[in-house]
Amino acid sequence: MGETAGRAVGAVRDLLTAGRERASAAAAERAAQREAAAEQRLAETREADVQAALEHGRVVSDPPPARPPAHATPPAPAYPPPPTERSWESVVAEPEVVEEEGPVPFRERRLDPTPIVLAVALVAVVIGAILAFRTLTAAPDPVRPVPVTQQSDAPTAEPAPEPEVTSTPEQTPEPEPTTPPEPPEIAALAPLDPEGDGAENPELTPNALDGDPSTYWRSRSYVDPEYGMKSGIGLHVELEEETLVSAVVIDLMGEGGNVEIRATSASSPTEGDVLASGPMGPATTFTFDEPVETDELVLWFTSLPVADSDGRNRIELAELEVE
Ligand SMILES: [Ca+2]
Repeated sequence: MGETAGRAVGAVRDLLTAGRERASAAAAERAAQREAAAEQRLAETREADVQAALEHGRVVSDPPPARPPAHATPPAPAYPPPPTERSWESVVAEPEVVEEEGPVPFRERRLDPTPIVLAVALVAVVIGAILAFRTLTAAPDPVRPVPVTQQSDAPTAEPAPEPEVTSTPEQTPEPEPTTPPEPPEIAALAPLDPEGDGAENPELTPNALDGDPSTYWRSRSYVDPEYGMKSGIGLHVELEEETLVSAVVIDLMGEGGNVEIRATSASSPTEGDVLASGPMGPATTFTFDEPVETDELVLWFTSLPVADSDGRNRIELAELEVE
């Protein structure tokens, strides 16, 4: 690297020296030319002055003496040496200056584009900002149509009163009370005397179902309220249909005795569960411990009450009801 650099420096020096020699030669030639031109001008001026003097009658003596010193050729050679030095430096410096002044504008031109680019970028940014503001300010307008659609949706919210309509169906479930428990009704009565002759006035039983408290079904009269020769007599109750029975109401025209209300049939009046029992009287209600769903009952009289009419041991039943 050092050798190459040295070689390069030597080459540059050679070139510089060659340039200096060429420059000095050129300067000498230029000086000679300048002197020749000056001498010619002086000769021309002298000839002109001489002719002018001849024309005007004046002798031109002054110019020669005054100008010779300025024209002194001897000093002229003295000037050439300095000019050679100055010219050499000036020649060397002039091209350098010219070269330096030349590239400067190029550098400035090369540096100029950056501010231009910056200015263009600023202008572009400003334009972009203006467009952005315009778009932002213009955005609300397109948004307005959207709320219009929302307003169209708003009317859909008006059907809110519909829920009120839904409230009405809730009130409809009231029809449940359509199952009113119809009171059980007695279809027919039949005296039971399984241990006797069965002559207990069966034809009078409708009097106990006619709703008239003055009419009644009556049994035969017994000397012994306990019958003496049999365990008891009964009354079979046939219902219109199988229903839930919870009580029996006996409206008796007398008082006392004892009745067993049994869940059984006419063929076995002393069987089945005893739903209620006790002495009888006017409008006596016998309530069951638990309701029974049935279509028949049996009133089994284990002892006889005393009739109001004659005080004898006899059953006089004005009305019979089931509940
Ligand atoms: Ca009656």
